[in-house]
Amino acid sequence: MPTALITGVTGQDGSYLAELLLQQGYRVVGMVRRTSTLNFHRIAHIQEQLELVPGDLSDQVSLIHILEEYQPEEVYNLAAQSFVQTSWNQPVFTGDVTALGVTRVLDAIRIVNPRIRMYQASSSEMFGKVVEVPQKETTPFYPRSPYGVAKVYGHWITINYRESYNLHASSGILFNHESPRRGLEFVTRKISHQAAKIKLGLANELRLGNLDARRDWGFAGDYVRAMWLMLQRDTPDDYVVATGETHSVEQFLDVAFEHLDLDWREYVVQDERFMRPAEVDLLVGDPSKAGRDLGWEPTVSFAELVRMMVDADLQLLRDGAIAV
Ligand code: NAP
Ligand code: G4F
Repeated sequence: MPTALITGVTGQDGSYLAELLLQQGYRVVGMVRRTSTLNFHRIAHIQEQLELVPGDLSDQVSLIHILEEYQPEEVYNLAAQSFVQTSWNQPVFTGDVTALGVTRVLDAIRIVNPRIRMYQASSSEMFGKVVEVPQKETTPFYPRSPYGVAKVYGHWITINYRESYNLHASSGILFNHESPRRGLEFVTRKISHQAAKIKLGLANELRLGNLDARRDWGFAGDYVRAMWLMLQRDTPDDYVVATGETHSVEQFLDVAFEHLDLDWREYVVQDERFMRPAEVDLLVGDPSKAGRDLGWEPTVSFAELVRMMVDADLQLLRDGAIAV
């Protein structure tokens, strides 16, 4: 039975990837950081099948010890300070975890066992103020946030360790991917959750920032499959993972509120607090290399994704569960 280590197992992608690897017969080790209250809600349904181990991307020693103790064949580095807006408030912390954290993982692999295969969670946010449409693996980066800058560092240090030490390290340049497990601070889940509340009479407005921003939104369950496929290849490489379609925040609102027989214009209030110091206006990826080499393609359309998220939030609220 192969062993995989997932950093960021308590996050959206970590939970879907853990499910996938368990289905594939892996022993799955999840690295979790110490928090004052438990935050295992996304993995609660599979927690008994996982081995959870304390560690932190800012602590090199913890990473080396985990690799020595569990001897994984594959490491999926999903941990990061992943919220773009927060990266302006905490730029140094974001750089330490999201950028330098990648070096710590790579160096732990180099020291403990350079045959370990590693996946790095790179991001379409690296394209920022895009210089080419659609964006592909060769498109130059122009990050627009401390988070985007940190991800560019993580991307290049992964390539550098691959070339310097011959590591099997691959980066997935993933475009935005969402699900009912998305954090409430991200725009898609903020909309699906608040729209469901409005429908149930639990709220009467939704405060948002820039409605014109366009993103290439896919389903997280599809995207973790691409991560796994990358590590099954003989040769490590970098891949854009995207749907190839772009939609505005306004279009997301259209589908979400229409699904609830509501008109978002009656509820949405634009609020300066949610505007960014520098915006990424348009993202749309070209996933043809992932299609060709990995046989990967998305299975959930934009409208299906929006409705899935709204339905899940309606159900959550009807059940009286606390949204997380
Ligand atoms: P997420 O839900 O925010 O999860 C982030 C995970 O990282 C959480 O498990 C978090 O732990 C963990 N973490 C944060 N700081 C850490 C530290 N110092 N040490 C160890 N763990 C730490 O993010 P996601 O959406 O699943 O994304 C997964 C990865 O893909 C991230 O690297 C993200 O930047 C990248 N990415 C995401 C997207 C997207 O659209 N979702 C697109 C491209 C790239 P806690 O639960 O303790 O906070
Ligand atoms: O949902 P968002 O916060 O996601 P963003 O900034 O695109 O970042 C996500 O995707 C990246 C991949 O490209 C990941 F690397 C990253 O970790 C994260 O998962 O914002 C999407 C868009 C932005 O243009 C933002 O300005 O929505 C706009 N927006 C408008 N009103 C808002 C809001 N975003 C948030 N979070 N909250 C608002 O009220």
